[in-house]
Amino acid sequence: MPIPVTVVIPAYNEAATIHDLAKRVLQHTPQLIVVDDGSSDGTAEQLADLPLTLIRHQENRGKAASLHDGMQAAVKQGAKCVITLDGDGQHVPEDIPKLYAIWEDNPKHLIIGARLQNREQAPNARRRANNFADFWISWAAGCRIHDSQSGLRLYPADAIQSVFVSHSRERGFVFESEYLIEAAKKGFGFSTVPVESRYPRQARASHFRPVADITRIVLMVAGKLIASGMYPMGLYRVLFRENNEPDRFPHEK
Ligand SMILES: Nc1nc2c(ncn2[C@@H]2O[C@H](COP(=O)(O)OP(=O)(O)OP(=O)(O)O)[C@@H](O)[C@H]2O)c(=O)[nH]1
Ligand SMILES: [Mg+2]
Repeated sequence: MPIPVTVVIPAYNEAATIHDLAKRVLQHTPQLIVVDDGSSDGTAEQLADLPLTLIRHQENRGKAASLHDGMQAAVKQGAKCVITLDGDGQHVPEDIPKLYAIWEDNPKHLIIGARLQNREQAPNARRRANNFADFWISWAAGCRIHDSQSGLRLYPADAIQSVFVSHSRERGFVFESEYLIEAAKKGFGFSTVPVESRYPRQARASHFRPVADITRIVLMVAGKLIASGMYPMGLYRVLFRENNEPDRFPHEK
């Protein structure tokens, strides 16, 4: 049974992985949008034989713009929810049904595929940087968010239509963090689906720069906290886990 969800994959130079990934997504849903973000390695050509929607950026515009364009196109096509996953194979299409199942019970939630299983696979610097970002983002959002940096997410169409976040090129890796905070302000909650951490040895060199990218994220969050008078209630909720939202993270039950 196909799952009634549209999948969006942002892809920048992912020729090595994109075909296999797209093929596996299509086993779960016929609604697939790939955004080729000005790749120079033939990413788009790899997809020629597959029934999907291809959006092509003539020039590289960054992950934020790729996600934004893909998600808006999905909603225009009538999607009720959108699942995003990275094009480099870090996320597996087999997790799509798990995210959808949780959303069916929580339609006002964003669902995050959190890399909590086999966390020792992740490089130490990445793990520390991610924990640090989680704390700040949770504070600004006013509730505990696990793996705020995960690109494997389900966004309800309502959120895509009501949450506005800058998607300019330099916001590349800030967009997804900022989205969580802005979605919380609009009343959306968060559910977590634990998924495996994948850092394959043969993967291409990482684009993520732990110090520089996390610094950008923290500066973005700090700006929002200062603007909201440091949001002491948000900090209290995160530290003492008082949370109005249903908590789907099984390890905490
Ligand atoms: N780096 C980068 N990724 C982009 C861009 N546009 C789209 N993407 C896609 O965004 C997704 C995430 O990018 P990654 O570079 O893998 O970032 P990450 O997963 O946080 O970091 P890694 O640990 O290096 O994998 C991938 O599917 C990319 O193809 C871009 O301009 N730069
Ligand atoms: Mg990646």
